[in-house]
Amino acid sequence: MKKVITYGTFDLIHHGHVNLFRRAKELGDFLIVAVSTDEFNAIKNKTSFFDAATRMSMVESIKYVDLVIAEKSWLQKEEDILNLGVSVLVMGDDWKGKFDHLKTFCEVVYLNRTPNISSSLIKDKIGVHFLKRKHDTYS
Ligand code: C2G
Repeated sequence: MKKVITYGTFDLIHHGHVNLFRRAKELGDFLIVAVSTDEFNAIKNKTSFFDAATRMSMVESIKYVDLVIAEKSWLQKEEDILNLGVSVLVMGDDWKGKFDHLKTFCEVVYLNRTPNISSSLIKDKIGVHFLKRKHDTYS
């Protein structure tokens, strides 16, 4: 069994994440997704709309995903790769080069990010939408 792993916050799950999972799964036959805990998100200076338990359950429900684990630290990738018998680490290409040191342990693949979508963009657009609606209501 060829195991693939990827890591991320995966807040407000969108087609960019699903495209990544679909392509990652095509590189093997078992996809592990490590979802950042709320504590690790704070270390990444990221705040999520959904908490870790919700984000993990959303990722778990995606058909390409076979196992969800917690991402608690920048340093756990090597241990995960060895302990879980991972053959391929996949990340979006905004991370290009950042995990090349792990090529000692497994193949490292950077896949093109899906354009024009991100969790931050969704939050911004929803924010603008409600501000406009509020303005229209009271003007
Ligand atoms: N992604 C993508 N296309 C998008 C948005 C995101 O391919 N339009 C990919 C990112 O490149 C990343 C993954 O989806 O590989 C998860 O993105 P985030 O949830 O933003 O996670 P990130 O903050 O990149 O955390 O140790 C690694 C970190 O936990 C990654």
